Amino acid sequence: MNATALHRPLPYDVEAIRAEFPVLHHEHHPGTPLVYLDNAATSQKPLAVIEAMDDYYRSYNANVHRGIHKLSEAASAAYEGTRQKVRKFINAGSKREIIFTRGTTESINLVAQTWGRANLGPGDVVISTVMEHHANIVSWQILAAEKGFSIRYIPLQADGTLNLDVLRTWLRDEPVKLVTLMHVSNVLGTINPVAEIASMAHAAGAKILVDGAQSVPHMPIDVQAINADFFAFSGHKMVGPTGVGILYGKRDLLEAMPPWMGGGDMISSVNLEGSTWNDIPFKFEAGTPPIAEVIGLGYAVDYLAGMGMDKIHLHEQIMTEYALDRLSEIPGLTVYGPQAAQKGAVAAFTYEGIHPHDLAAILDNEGVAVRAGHHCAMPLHTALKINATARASFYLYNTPPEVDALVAALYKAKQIFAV
Ligand code: 7TS
Repeated sequence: MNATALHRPLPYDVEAIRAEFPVLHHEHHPGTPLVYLDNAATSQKPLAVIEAMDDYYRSYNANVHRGIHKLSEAASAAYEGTRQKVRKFINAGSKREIIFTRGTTESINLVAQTWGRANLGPGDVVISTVMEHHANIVSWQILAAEKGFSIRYIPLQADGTLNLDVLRTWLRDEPVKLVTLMHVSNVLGTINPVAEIASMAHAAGAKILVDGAQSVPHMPIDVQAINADFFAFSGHKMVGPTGVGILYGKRDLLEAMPPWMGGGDMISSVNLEGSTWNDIPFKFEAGTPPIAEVIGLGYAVDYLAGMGMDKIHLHEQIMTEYALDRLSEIPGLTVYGPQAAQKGAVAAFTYEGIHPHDLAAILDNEGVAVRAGHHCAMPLHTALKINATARASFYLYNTPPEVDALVAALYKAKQIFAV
């Protein structure tokens, strides 16, 4: 028995929720249950999402926006229905501001290759941060090499938060056109004050892109309250399928932006001399989209909204408090990032004398799935002066006994390495 207790009661019946996620009931190894703690990489899917995609393929599979026939009308209605659900979920002003992409990565690249390509040039400055996922670094580096603007990265403070004084100075002294940063870190769990940063950026005449890959699945989001110009996230991290993501953009910006990919659906008319573009959002959705995935995403949004994002966030805060308490009992283990109150449901750590990859392999033997490595955040690990971390990340279906299983597996790893 451990002496650590939950600080507060959990807000809902987790076992009832777990019953809806088939993967969670598979044995990881014969006789060993799965403890899935790799939710920052991707989340598991509830039956409602799996069955909605199955139903589309079985009952009304057709292309969207094209056919006059009944099947295509049903597929188009379901596809466009998701756009409306997503609009409401993040409180966008209009469903025209919701563009379907393949994921956060593609959403960021879309902004770089359209808004960025049209608006950034020599002398301009883009501000990012050292804690970014590679998607929000490399996309800008590729464009900077071509366009000749510079990129500055907001440094970390000792507590794992961003140094906003540095941002303030740059916004005052430099020709900053864009601030692009993550809402919640996939390694440190740091929740960045994006609404405050948006108002700082706007006061300096800059735009702001928020990478919401690790926030939208875990907390209530209001893109208008944040006043984000662009907001990117992925379906697969929010109990939806892979292959679909979202780019929210303010209507006037999207309307002024040139298209990125050319093809079907994104045009108004085509002749051999040139073409004109469809209205937003279709201007940015060239070709047959991931129809089943978009439909599945709609059911994922229904699922999360039905549970209530504030309840999900509370559950995760309690889980994070508990996990950090329990991990702090382990001698030689270092957790990176802020304290539980300012942190998303992520605990990235190193354990004295054991490489994170070895640790992850031993945990896997015990049924505990975590990720090890740089988590697509190499500059962050460089800033922390480490090569890699092991990372446990929690979601709406994780339980305190699963944290206990993680801790027990960590003690076992220590025993193995002590021999
Ligand atoms: N931004 C953040 C903050 C992320 O955590 C991720 C994925 C991405 C962007 C890219 O999302 P994608 O859906 O386009 O791939 N993060 C992780 C992770 O932490 N482990 O695996 C994927």
